[in-house]
Amino acid sequence: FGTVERKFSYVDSTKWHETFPLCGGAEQSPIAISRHKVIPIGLPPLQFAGYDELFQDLLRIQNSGHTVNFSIPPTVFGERPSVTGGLLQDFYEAREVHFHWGSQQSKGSEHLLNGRRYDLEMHIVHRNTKYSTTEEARNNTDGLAVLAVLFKVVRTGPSFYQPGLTEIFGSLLHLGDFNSTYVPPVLITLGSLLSNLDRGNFYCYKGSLTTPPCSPSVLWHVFAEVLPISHQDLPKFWQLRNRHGRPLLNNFRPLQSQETRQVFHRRP
Ligand code: 1SD
Ligand code: ZN
Repeated sequence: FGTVERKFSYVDSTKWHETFPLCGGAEQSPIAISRHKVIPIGLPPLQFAGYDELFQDLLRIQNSGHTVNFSIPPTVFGERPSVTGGLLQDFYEAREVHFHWGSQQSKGSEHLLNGRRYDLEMHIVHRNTKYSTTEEARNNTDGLAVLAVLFKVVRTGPSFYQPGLTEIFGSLLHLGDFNSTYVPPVLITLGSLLSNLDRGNFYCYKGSLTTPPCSPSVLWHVFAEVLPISHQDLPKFWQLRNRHGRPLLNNFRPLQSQETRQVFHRRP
């Protein structure tokens, strides 16, 4: 994500605060979202720009040792896709996409929805366009917006994917080693990663990065609809390896307490 990250491990995530003090601070993510505890509210819908435009470059997907991710290139019209609406008072430009997963089914998502942990969670990380660096964005409570999509495994072939998710899940077979990269030979749109998801139905709250330095700088928007992932594709995540050549598994942070924070629910 542009900056050099200090090393951390999911094995001792409860000790992150010793090296990264913000991880022990307030307004941390992820949290458990429960439909009985959310506040229904008439928030404006999320408004997407450039999500349906093709990127002008191919994606370079990489195994970072902590996740699989790629930076967002500009679209053919020269700007990155952006989002506003929901809890967002400004425009937020998409910068990076990555995933969190487990080591078996029913494990892997960071957020819980109605008591359930899902198999995979995708984060589309956006930066407020009024900040010019990631560093600056992380130092402000309105710096970042992450759109989160949960996935649940289904026993069918991957034929239901649109280009986008197909390219990413397919590229995992080339990304086994730490630092390896792969460029799928197809131009896609950012919107294709959301498939036919109902973009009008989401939960939102103020939280943090779920990785060190855990800056409380993220306006989280978690879609209520869960997308399918084929039982042939999910295990491809479990074959990846970290910088020590060991399996890259369970890269989800433990639940953090909601405390006095409010979680809102917008329905279409
Ligand atoms: O884990 C990511 C991290 O890689 C980076 O993208 C960061 C944004 O600066 O976001 C976290 S997360 O909170 O989206 N998991
Ligand atoms: Zn993430």
